[in-house]
Amino acid sequence: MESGGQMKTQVAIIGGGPSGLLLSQLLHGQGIDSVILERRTKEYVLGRIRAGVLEQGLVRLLEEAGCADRLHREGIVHDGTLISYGDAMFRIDFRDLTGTPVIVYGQTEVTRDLYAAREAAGGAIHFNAEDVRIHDADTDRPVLTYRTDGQDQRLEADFIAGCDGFHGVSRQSIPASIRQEYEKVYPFGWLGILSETPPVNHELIYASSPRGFALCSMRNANLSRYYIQCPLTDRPEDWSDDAFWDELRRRIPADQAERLVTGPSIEKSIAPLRSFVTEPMRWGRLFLCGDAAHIVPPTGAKGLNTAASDVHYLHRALTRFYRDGDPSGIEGYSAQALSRVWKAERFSWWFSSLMHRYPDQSPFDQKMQVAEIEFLRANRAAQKAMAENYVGLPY
Ligand code: RFL
Ligand code: PHB
Repeated sequence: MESGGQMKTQVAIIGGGPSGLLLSQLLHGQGIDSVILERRTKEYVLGRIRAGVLEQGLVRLLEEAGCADRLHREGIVHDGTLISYGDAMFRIDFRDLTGTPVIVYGQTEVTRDLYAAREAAGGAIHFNAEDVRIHDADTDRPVLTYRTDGQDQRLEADFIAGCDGFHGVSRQSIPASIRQEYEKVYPFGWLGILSETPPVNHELIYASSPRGFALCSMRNANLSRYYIQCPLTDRPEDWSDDAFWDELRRRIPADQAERLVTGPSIEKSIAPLRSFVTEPMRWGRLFLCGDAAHIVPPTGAKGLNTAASDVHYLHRALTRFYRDGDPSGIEGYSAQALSRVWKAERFSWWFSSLMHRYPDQSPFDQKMQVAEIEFLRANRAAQKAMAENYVGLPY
């Protein structure tokens, strides 16, 4: 093996997804230097279809990062969302209940904008970084080693931010004796498709039906994103486009099904549903951010938004450290981030439990779901609690 470079930076960031890019860009705004190591290529990262709904907190962070111009031009403001069960449908009015809307703008676009900003600022992003390893994170001289193009590399840093998603190395680098993991795996997945068709409704529809959950979402006026709950044993290739559309029509109210415009899918994939949290989110000078530390089921659109609140706390903590020599933000990062993370976990778990069919569900359990949905339909306090969580708890 050839020996490659030796580098130094203030904050070494593992993972060039939305968490790592946003952190790097916000640190840059404070004059703090960082290097991002990404295992894949930029094209690969941008090819992943994921989140679609942004809380105001994330929008504000993107503004602060100087990356919100296109978001403000192209993002769609949603003042509410629709919830259906069978043929009945009602609306949760975010604007009325909380004064705050959400913005529909794809994670792919957020990531594209962040890459553009990092590149414009001359930010260091090393793609195809293989075998990233964390050393001495519990000392004040942490080091990363990795390989690019067959060459060994070494990166010294003051701090390491583990922004490498659920399957990354960062979380695993915290000794098992210190790590506490909490997990719930749901007995179903979401089959999602993207199609170049106008969305069935101008707002999202979260649909509970005896055949299972469905979600009608969108990216823009001619790009729809639809999901249906499916067994974990299904594979995307088992589902023809026609079979998908037929199943979706059966799960949403009849008047919506009649209006549904179908077309060929341009992407089709299955995501498992999981709730997961690791504690603590800091070990010495290693910080976990986003999916590296926690996963929520996508019902309620909290994943990317919770990653954003971690980035907010971490960038503020690091800024205070470098600007004022104050380590209190760093020391309090894990507790502060986890306090908000658990609330997002609770909301995603609650909304998932309310809307999906479970294989072992009894007729009584189903009656409880309907009763709770009908309570939500009629009760303003319940709607307000739902809306406050959906638009995002403060941070
Ligand atoms: P990511 O996006 O997984 O990025 C991690 C990056 O780290 C790289 N990496 C490594 N790099 C170097 N060395 C290693 N050893 C590495 N291991 C991994 C990876 O290649 C990758 O580029 O994590 P991040 O940045 O924390 O971002 C989190 C979000 O991606 C995630 O929370 C959301 O996508 C979740 N999510 C949703 N969130 C929302 O807020 N609203 C939504 O509407 C929403 N919908 C969704 C979703 C996730 C979905 N899937 C498929 C999981 C819908 C779906 C279907
Ligand atoms: C999406 O558009 O991909 C989406 C929207 C809302 C969710 C989950 C996913 O709750």
